[in-house]
Amino acid sequence: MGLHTIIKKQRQKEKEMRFLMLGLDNAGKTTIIKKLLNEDISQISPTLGFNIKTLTSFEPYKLNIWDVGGQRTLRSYWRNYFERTDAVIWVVDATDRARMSDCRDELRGLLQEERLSGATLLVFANKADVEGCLSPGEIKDALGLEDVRTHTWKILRCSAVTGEGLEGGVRWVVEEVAKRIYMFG
Ligand code: G3D
Repeated sequence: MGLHTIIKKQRQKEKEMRFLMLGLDNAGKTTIIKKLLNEDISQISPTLGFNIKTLTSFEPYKLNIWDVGGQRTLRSYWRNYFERTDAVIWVVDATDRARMSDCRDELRGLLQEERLSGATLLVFANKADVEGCLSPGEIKDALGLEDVRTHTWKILRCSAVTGEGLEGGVRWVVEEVAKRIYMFG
């Protein structure tokens, strides 16, 4: 049995998934994770390195979510976290019109990474609670998502503050990854 097969079998037994939460700084990544974990979201400081959080509410799966800092100086470190990633949750600040092209460029670069080639992509159009923010359709166009043929993707609106859309979004990712890893294992 090769190492790859052993690792795969181990993961099937543990029903573990590994998600990477990425996006520009200030998009709301840390707030989303805290909200999913029912933690206090009133005090959040910028992610300087990374946080790993485990979500057990999507039984029987155990989700390890990596939240990696998004400041420009930290983006070159993202690649250190790509190994064995099942899904990328790309968080967009739907109110940040000025940085939408920066956001598109970073996402495009990410999708070209070979080590992420099998990963499912969920784009969260976050801060949907803010009036006048961009809609998922507008963000889809701004990011050029229709051109993405290399990954299974979906864009959904959400709000880390109200919690709207979070569980449903993660549920979609879990189902997509489960189809890939566990059903045809
Ligand atoms: P990051 O981890 O992607 O860098 P944070 O982003 O989770 O630190 O959030 C950045 C700021 O956006 C925080 O505000 C946070 O409260 C706010 N935020 C995150 N998600 C939402 C949302 O869904 N709606 C609204 N209205 N605000 C959100 P501060 O003021 O602390 O910088």
